[in-house]
Amino acid sequence: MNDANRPFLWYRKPAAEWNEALPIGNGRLGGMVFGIPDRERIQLNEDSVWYGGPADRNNPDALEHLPAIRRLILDGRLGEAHRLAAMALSGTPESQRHYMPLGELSLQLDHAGYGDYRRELDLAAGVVAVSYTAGGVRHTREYFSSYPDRVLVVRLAADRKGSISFAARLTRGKQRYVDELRSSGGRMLVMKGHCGGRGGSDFCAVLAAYPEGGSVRTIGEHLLVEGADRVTLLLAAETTFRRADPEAECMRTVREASAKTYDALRGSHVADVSAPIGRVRLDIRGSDDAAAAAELPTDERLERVREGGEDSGLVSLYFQYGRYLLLASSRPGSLPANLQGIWNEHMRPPWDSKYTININTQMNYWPAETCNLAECHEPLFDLIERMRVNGRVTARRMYGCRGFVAHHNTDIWADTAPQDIYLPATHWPMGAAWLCLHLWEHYRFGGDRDFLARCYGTMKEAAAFFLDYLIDSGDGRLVTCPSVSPENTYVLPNGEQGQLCAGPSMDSQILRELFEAVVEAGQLLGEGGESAPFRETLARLPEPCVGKHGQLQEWLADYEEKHPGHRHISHLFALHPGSAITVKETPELAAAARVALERRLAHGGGHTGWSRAWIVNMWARLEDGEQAYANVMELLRQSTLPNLFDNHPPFQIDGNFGGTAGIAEMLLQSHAGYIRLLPALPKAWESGRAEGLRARGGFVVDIEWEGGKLRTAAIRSALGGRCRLMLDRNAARVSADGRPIETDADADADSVADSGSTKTISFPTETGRAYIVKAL
Ligand code: FUC
Repeated sequence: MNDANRPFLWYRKPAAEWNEALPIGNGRLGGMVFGIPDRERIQLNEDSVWYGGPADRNNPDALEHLPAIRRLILDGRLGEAHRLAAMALSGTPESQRHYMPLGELSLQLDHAGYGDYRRELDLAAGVVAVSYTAGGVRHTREYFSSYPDRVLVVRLAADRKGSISFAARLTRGKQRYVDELRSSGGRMLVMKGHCGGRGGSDFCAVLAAYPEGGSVRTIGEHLLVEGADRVTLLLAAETTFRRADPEAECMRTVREASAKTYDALRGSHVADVSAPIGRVRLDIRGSDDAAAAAELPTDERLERVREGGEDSGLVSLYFQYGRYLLLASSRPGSLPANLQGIWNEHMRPPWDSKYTININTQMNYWPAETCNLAECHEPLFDLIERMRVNGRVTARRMYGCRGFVAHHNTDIWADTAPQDIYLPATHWPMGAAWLCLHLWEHYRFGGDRDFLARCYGTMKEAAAFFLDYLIDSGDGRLVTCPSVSPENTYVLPNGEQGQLCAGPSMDSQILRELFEAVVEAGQLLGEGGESAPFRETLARLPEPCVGKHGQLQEWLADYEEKHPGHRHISHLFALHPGSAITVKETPELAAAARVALERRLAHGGGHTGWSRAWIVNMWARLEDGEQAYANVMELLRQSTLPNLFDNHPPFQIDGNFGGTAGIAEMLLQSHAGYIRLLPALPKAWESGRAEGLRARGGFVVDIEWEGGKLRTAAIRSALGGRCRLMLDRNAARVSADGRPIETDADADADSVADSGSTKTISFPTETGRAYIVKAL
């Protein structure tokens, strides 16, 4: 049974390749489980295994050439600007550090002739399970990566005593990038190495076998288990990024974990995963036969959808999978989820499997707050703090500015100098500014004043950079220069093409939201006195404007765009993830955003997974459920691998997270200062139930709908603040503890937001109390 409470992925065959393997992870230590009976492979990652150490990549010639580059851009001499910027403003060396695999755990068994096979990933438990018969014996395996015990666990069991025998190995790449591989204590293998590069980390992985019955010994670099009834394998891994002595730490971790029974290890792992996963339930029902679909393996369900079928249950599953992946790749104390979460098999991964911060890393964290995994956001905040230190140096040395800055990438060392010599992307100074909005969003949802007090300085320092960096565009407006509209190209009337520019729309939109957040946070914390320069700058930032096609304009001038179907839709930042453009309050700009989105789609946009996922979110914000739904289905059809990983192509995890966030955004929104239930519900999702989604202001919301209409919702207040709610006019009643509550027509809202079909009400709430909205 695959119901909404116990969502799982399952398959009738082992993974034939990496994109069919199933991911486990504890935020830091990850495995891709192939589930092969006779030649098991678990590809391993540890999030701090990266090539190379910290490096000072700030270009020493930047400051000297900055004025000339600015002049060339403003004069429209793009070719010259590009040539000079490529030399003077790029990082030295050109590239940051890259992520790498830890290695692979393999098991050889005499089980080639197996049958009656099943492989599954239970999302609520965080456990992969494989079962099959070989030689008349039923074998079962379980795999998980435990956050409480810091170990990856493999358990082998069989229904006949003494029937488990295998040889285990640890390897690392075809070239065997290992410096030391030895046995220890008769039951362990120790694999050690240096990640490479100056200042790079050392890593260590320890594998230990604990058979019940039978024997364990080592021969060479093989670990042999023979004739066991059951076996627990424990794998620990550490690097010098976190630990002075990774081997000692691994040994200690394994020793402590081995003192617990398998059931105890499993029990604490399942409790640790099921609680956060269980905070949200989603059960979408359409006209399709959900029970029949649930009987099918996940890859067959995906195939049916590819062929045009409907599968509302697969959407719910995909949603929960995104939450599972976030929990498995980003936990307090880990590094943030990178381009591949933590799951990467390549020594030189696509785009280095690092942090691309012109959309991808931010997208990874879109579901964190709305989908009730706020603690998974923390690793990103830790990274921002480290970027702040490096970004100050970059700001001062490259640009002569206060504050801190980052460009379109960062890495394990929180590097802030530009990445690549790739003009459409490299010289974009907005990475830190955008990331700092995640601090503000975390506060908007959770209302933790201490958190805000801690990160206010960071937000302010990111904003302060722009007090110095912005230049007058010639008409009094303040703009970034140089910058780009990631990663698009524009065409000047004289035919010249380029990317470097002054004041791309996205930059002004990010700055508006950041500066407003700094001002508001300052007021909340009683430090508003320092906000005058931010207020003054806010008044001089360019406003979003509408271009010749009726589209929201992408650049300061209404240039032709070279790629109207470009995957980046940066100029709609204010629609999503920003909140300055809304259907109700800025209808003209929302209409222009729609035109911009339609133009992108008409020219082939959405061809990468993450781009498609962003489009889902944008349609949801435009309150167009049908378009949002069509793009959710395209995400599943075009951009999803058999293990439900997002396919850029290749695998890139942002689309999973963006897709999950988009589905949530279709059901609940709160960015505009009020809660909106079912803002973009498509016809295909006829009925359903969502429990535990979060809204800004400290609210947790359950929604039930039927026949395409709200039936009931429960809004639980965690902070006791005022609840503002936009509802269909005369369509609902609010009660608490069975008694109707007094609601006011919301004074702030009705002038701007209320139309004939909706009304906004507001009422005070008490902490811990639930407010029931019932359709009349
Ligand atoms: C951005 C995107 C690419 C890719 C890369 C990791 O540069 O334009 O499509 O997602 O990040």
